[in-house]
Amino acid sequence: MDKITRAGFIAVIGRPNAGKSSFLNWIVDEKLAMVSHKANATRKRMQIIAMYEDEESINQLIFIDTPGLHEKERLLDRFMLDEALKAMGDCDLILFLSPVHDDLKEYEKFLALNKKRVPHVVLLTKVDESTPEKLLEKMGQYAKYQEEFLALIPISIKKGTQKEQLLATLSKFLPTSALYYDPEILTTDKMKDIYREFIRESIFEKTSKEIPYFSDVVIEKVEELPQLEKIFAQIVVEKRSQKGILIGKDGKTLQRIGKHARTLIEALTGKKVFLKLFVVVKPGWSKDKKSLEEIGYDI
Ligand SMILES: Nc1nc2c(ncn2[C@@H]2O[C@H](COP(=O)(O)OP(=O)(O)OP(=O)(O)O)[C@@H](O)[C@H]2O)c(=O)[nH]1
Ligand SMILES: [Mg+2]
Repeated sequence: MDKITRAGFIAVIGRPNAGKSSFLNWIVDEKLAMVSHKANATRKRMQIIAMYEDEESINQLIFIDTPGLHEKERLLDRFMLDEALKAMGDCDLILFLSPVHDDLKEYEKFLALNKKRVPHVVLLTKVDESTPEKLLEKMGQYAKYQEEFLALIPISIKKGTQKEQLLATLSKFLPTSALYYDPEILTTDKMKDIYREFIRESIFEKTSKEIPYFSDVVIEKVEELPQLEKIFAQIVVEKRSQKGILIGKDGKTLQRIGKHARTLIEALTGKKVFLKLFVVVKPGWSKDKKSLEEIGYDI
């Protein structure tokens, strides 16, 4: 008997720092999306694709990583929120991720935003940071909304969660359909865009205060040689003082950012990486439509 095939788009939604990008890297066992302990890391949508097959079915789960739901006002922040809302309005299923400690207000806000009432599953994330009692209490609180969600599933990417079982559950909620993409593909994003995200992650990791939020990255050129990936990238900041901090004393901070990014890119490509970073000042880029477009945001 032929197996049925299902395929669909799953928007991964939640507040900043809920664990969305980490969850998707864990799902595909590959570091593709940038992750940070600082909030508002992801700035635009990214597709990460998982396959799940059992005795009866072949399933393609096309997850869409999105920026966190937030209420900030800069043009860049509004673009980020729009990215999440677009993904929500244009998918087959929503995964709402909420850290187990979060108040249900976050979920209620999400319900209000889900205007098309797209079916959704709630994933309670970071349950390794909780106790069984606290988890039960939280699940009890969600019970009053059980008519709203398809399922409520506690997960931890650090401890205990069975990935295959989770994929099996999510697959059942997808429509019967031919596959959209080659089953070997893990993402539809270009390598160049992933390199950019890895450099941004390194800035989040190696700098503090406002620097991560007022900087971005433009990949100028990639030269692919058989054993070597040569990458030339610009880091854009808003002010001269931020440029100074980013470069650091004797260029040390920029070196640390470059080293961190190189390690991430080398792990993904399996090639040696040469990375040249330049820092440029572009006053007001995060509030200006034209600058945001030049940097790579499709506003
Ligand atoms: N303890 C624990 N920490 C987790 C888990 N999942 C993610 N984290 C941590 O949560 C932090 C935020 O993770 P991200 O994946 O960047 O969160 P995000 O929802 O994509 O955040 P934004 O892109 O800012 O919206 C990181 O420090 C992760 O290591 C988990 O299951 N357990
Ligand atoms: Mg993210």
